[in-house]
Amino acid sequence: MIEKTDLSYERTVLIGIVTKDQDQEKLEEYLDELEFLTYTAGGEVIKRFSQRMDRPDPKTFIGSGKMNDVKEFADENDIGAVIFDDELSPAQQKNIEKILKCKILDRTGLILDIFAQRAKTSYARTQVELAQYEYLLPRLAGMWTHLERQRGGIGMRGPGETEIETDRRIVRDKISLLKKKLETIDRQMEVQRGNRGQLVRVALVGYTNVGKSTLMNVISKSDVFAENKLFATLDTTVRKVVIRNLPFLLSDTVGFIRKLPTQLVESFKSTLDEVREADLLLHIVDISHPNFEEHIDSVNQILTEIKSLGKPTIMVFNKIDAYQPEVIEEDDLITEKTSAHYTLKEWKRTWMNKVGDGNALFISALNKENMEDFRRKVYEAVREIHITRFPYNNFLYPEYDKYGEEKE
Ligand SMILES: Nc1nc2c(ncn2[C@@H]2O[C@H](COP(=O)(O)OP(=O)(O)OP(=O)(O)O)[C@@H](O)[C@H]2O)c(=O)[nH]1
Ligand SMILES: [Mg+2]
Repeated sequence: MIEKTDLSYERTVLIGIVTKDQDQEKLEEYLDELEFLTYTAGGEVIKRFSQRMDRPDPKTFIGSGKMNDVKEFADENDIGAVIFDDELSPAQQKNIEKILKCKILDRTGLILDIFAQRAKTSYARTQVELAQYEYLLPRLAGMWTHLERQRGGIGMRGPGETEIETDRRIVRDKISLLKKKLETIDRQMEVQRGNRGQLVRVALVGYTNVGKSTLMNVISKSDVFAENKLFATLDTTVRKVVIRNLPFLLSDTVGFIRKLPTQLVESFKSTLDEVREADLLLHIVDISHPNFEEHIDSVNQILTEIKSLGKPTIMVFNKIDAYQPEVIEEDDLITEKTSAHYTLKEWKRTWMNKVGDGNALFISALNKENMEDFRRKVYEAVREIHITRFPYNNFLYPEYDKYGEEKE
C-alpha cells in the first residue's frame, strides 16, 4: 500500500490565501514551511500563487481568474502537482482536479504522504495506512480517474487506483482490519512498557526538526536517525539514560507540526502513549526558527489533544548557536523593535523567565553547549519525581551538586 520513493524531484506549485486572520507575511511563513514539506516529500517548488480572499471559494478554494493563471502556468511548466496550504474539502479537491488535470494535494495529504514515505517499521506503516484510508474514505468518489497516466510521485504513495472502482465498504473493512491489527500491537506494546519497571519516564516532545533526535543521541550516546528534513523520526525510541548514578528512561518520538492531521494524531495514538505516560516532558524548541513561539503553541495544542498538557515540563531552547536576531541599523529610525530583534539575553527576560520556576534551558545539541546545565536540570527534575515515588530511596540520590562529595 505505502510504496515508492521517487528520486527525481517532482515539479510543484504552492497555493495559499491571504485573509483577515492571515496577512501576506504570515502566509509566506506558512508557505516556507509547506515548501520544506514539499521538499521532504520529494518535490521542487517552481512557483507560489496567493490570493486575497474573505473566505475560500466553496467550490474551487481560490477564485476562477486565479485558477486560470495557475492552469496556464502548470500547463506551460510541466507541473506534476499543485499543493494547497489549507485543507480542501473532498468536493473542492475533485473540482480543482477537473480544472487543472494534475495531482491536487492539500497540506494534510502532503503530510500523510511524507509519513507514508518515512514509515519503516510495520507498526508505523500500519498507523500511517490507517490514517491514509481515513483520509481517503470521504474522497473516494471519482478520485484518481483521470490520473491513470500520471501515477507515482508525491501524493501517490497511498491507497490509490486499485480502490477506484471499489466502493466505500471495502475501504471501511480495511479500516476496521487495520484498527484490529493496531489493537493487537498496542496490547503487546503495553505489556512491553509494563515490563520496564519503575524507572522514571522522560519524553522529548517538540515541533518537527527542532533537534530532538540529535539531543537524544548526545545524552544517550545512541544512534537515532536525525536529518534536516521534516519528520525524520516516526517511531518511538526509548533509551535508558544515567546521569550521575540516576537512571531513567528517555523517549524520542514523532515531531509535531501546525495543523497535524487529526487522522494522524488518532492513528498515532499508541506511539504518542509514550508521551501520555511520561512523568516528565522535555519540550524542545528551535529558538533559531523565526516562528518558534507559534511552534510552541502548536505543540501545546497537540499536547492538549492527547491530554498531556500540564505535566511537569522543562522547556529546552535548542540551536542557540544558530540564533540570529534581526539587527536595526543605527541610522534606521523607522523600523520598530519587535521580538525578532531580541538578543538571547533579552529573550531570557521575557515570558521565558517565568516558565515553571526557571525551567528554561538554552542549549546547542549540535555543539554540545550548556549540556552541563541540561544534565543538572534534568537530574534534579528526575530525582524529584523519583524520591516522591520512593521516599526510602532518598539517600541514594543526593542533590546534583552534592553528588560525589563523600567520595572526595
Ligand atoms: N545549528 C544547529 N542545528 C541543530 C542543532 N540540533 C539539531 N540540529 C539540526 O537540526 C536538524 C534536525 O535535527 P533532528 O534531531 O533530526 O530533529 P528532530 O526534532 O528529531 O526532527 P523530527 O524527527 O523530524 O521531528 C538536523 O539537521 C540537526 O543537525 C543545534 O543545536 N544547532
Ligand atoms: Mg527526530
